Amino acid sequence: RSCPEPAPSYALAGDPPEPDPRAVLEPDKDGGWRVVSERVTVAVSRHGAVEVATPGGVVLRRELPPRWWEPVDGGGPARWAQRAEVAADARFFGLGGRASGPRLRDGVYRLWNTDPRGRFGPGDDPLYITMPVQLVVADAGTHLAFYDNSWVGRVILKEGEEGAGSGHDRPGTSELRMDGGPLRCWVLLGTPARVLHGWTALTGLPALPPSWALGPQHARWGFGGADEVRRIAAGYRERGLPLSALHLDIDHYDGHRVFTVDRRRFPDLPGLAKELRAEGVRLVSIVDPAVKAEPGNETYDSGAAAGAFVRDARGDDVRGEVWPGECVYPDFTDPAVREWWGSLYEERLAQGFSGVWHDMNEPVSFAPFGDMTLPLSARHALDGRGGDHREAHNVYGLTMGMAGYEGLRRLRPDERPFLFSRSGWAGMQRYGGTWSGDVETGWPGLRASLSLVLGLGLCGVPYSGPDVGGFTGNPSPELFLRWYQLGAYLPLFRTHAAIEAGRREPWEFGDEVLGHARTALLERERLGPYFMTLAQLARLTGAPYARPVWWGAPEDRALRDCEDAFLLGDSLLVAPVLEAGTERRAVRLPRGRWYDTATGTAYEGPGQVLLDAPRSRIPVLAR
Ligand code: NBV
Repeated sequence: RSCPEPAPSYALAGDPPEPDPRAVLEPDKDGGWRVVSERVTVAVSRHGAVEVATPGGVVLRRELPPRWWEPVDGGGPARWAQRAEVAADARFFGLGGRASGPRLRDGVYRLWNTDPRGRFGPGDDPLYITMPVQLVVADAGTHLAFYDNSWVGRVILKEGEEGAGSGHDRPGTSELRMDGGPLRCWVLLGTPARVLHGWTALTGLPALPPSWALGPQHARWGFGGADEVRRIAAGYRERGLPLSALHLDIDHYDGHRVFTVDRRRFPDLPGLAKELRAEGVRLVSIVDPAVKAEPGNETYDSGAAAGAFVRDARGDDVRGEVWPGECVYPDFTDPAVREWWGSLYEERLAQGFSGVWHDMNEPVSFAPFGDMTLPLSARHALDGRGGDHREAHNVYGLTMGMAGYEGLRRLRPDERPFLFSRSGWAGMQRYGGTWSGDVETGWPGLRASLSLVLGLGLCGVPYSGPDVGGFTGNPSPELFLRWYQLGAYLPLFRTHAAIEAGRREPWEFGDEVLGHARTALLERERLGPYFMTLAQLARLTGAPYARPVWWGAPEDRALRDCEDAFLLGDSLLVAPVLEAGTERRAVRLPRGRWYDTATGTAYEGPGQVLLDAPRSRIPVLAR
């Protein structure tokens, strides 16, 4: 308990775990110290290097002494850097949602939640969710390192190199550079399952989605109005396609103002919601944080009266530009503001919505160049401690999630809230899931969407999925189908697209695609209980639904580098088609016997097999 105060740690859920009373502190060589416990040995050198080793004495991570730069003028926060070494064979994963993974190759990864201006592909970094959380997998073991510091910063990763028996291995390195804030680092070790369990014990269990949120969902920016929504629902119904939710985007608001409805397009939203509900279709509402700064706008008036908006150093509201025009931003790092904001969801519930979709909460303020966010000097409450946007930025989405989730819990104590959020930070799983954001339509975007889901799962956020079909443009029928077949096996299964993009209803791509999409949809329905079990398991153990293939065998190096397939729970291996023109693909199997669920053929892992992937289906194997 003599370590630096964790408060306010936005990542930790409640008190940090009690120190192990059986751990022994002993003097180490050269004036250092060693803490020896059942599962880990930590050696701290006199100069501040920290080594984390297995009970067998194998070093998993060596943190070199941190380096600090005091600001020249003596004021402001100190910048610091810390370099860590890991095994030469180690692979890095995590750091939030990264489009280029799941294996994070050498490079600089920024810690600054960012809207990539309406589209992204595998080369774009950072994106909406960044986290100083890395999962490191090596022959010697798996560990997770978390630096509990929300400041702007970056991580520079370099994989190691093995000296091929020469004894001259070059370790892998991870250097963290922060612009301020404390150095407090957590390291968890064990099997991947154990590490994720520990991580959720520390940062909170993932919210359990309502069962309908595990069914197929459909969204679009620009449905137009109630009749169009009815037409889409009927389109699913008449074709015998299951549908569990439709999502309404910002175009259903009155002049893009959050917590309003355009009554011309949606004259009776509660009535529409009821009508759809009778057919088993729920409505989900987008919720943007920025509030139109306009007296007479109820949300603005009540927020202004409560002093809820982010201010500058002079005490004036900080104004930004978003969809409704000039806007102000609730300061969700203030508990009173969270309570106020949460109570506003009553209006959404009264409109008949069953869930919410948080967008633009990096937060975004349009700017022609540079960072599209609030000024770094903007002031935030930071739960009583006070600070500026450099520290609050990365937890803006997380604290908005807290506000929304707790609001919904208060308003509907008997229902599990359905909330997913574009931005977030370590611990966001307590309030719900996330989605890919504006993934660019194209085969690279399809690959990026799998990378995001797997990487986020390893950071403790198990519920997510892409905009099936991609957010922008028009996918070819083949690309749409392959995206659909992948999406059907991911936790959040939702088609969505931008207002100027093409349609994403499965019948818009011809009869062949419709037939195969129906197969995928029905399979998703059939797996409903399996998905619900995975959701429950995620809540109990922190294990993501969709896991890298090395999950149960991190020592298998070939699996560690396999990025084009995943395990869905313990029993299914899903091998999506990620390239055009492919009707057969190689699938790397973990050890055990695997049955092709289409043909019944059994294969013995570990090893690699070539499997048929006709347009009608992607390979799915059962253990
Ligand atoms: O609200 C409109 C879109 C939404 O459809 C999308 O899913 C979000 O990621 N939103 C971004 C704002 C506009 C982006 C260009």
